[in-house]
Amino acid sequence: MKRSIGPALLAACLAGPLPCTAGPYAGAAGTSNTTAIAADDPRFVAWADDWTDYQVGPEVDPQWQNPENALGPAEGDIYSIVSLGRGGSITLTFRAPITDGPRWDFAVFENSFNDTFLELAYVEVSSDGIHFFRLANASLTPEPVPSYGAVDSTDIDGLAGKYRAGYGTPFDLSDLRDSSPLLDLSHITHVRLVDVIGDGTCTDSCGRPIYDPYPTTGSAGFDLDAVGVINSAERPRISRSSQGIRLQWYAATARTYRVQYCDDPRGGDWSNLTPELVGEGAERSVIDTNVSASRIRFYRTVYHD
Ligand SMILES: [Ca+2]
Ligand SMILES: [Ca+2]
Ligand SMILES: [Ca+2]
Repeated sequence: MKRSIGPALLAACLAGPLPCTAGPYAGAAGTSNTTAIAADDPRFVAWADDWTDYQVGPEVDPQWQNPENALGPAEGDIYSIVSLGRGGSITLTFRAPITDGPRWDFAVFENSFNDTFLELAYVEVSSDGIHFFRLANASLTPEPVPSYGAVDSTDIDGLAGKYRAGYGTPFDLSDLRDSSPLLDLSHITHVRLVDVIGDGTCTDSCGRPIYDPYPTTGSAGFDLDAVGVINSAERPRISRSSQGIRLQWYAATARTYRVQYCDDPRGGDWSNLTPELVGEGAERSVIDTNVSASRIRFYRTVYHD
């Protein structure tokens, strides 16, 4: 499996664990340099639609083995989750692909009850459901963490589970740029979470052991609440063509879309540019030919299943 290591992470690898009490990475939800994104943040435009290939590891009671609990919006409570178990994994799928847009593209929600009981998972993505690529990650936790011990989020980067329940750990697909011709960052259809066994047998992208609370039982390992999409291929992209303004978007299978426009969104008066269009799991485009260079126009798509 080919991995991508960004410049910042590479520098951290060369430096090794730091001797100070706080690590170099983003802090817990609510702190000034956090990257945590709340479940109700308006940047989330979609959530995982389905799951496949749930491989539950040891030490998970049957009540925590329901993958349906990882679909739809993050609830932020400790019960609506699926436990992966020690070293387990699950793959979530999306009707409209995730795409590499500005900054964060998606976020993963775990169910930690505080800022330090952090159960971690690797994050892998795929654009064909066959070839998966792991996001680069770093762990500077210096020693094993007992069952209910603490992990400092400033020691963790590129792993899901960095934040408490209700706050997603965000990921940027551009970290995987140029990884492989088998990975299309504009068309990510699968996100896989792989539990990190916290006793140090699993390693980060630099080969350091990763520690998280170990051993745990009953709902061992990573507890997945949800995966939220920030940059979706369903969001229209606007460009000029010789005939007018072109809007392109990914139209999910059997979902019905209508493109609308208005010249002043403050009035809330949107007009239909198209009739209802039924998606076929492919790119769709329409052109607004009734535009002039001197006028500002706004567009949106509305859809229903
Ligand atoms: Ca991005
Ligand atoms: Ca757990
Ligand atoms: Ca959930």
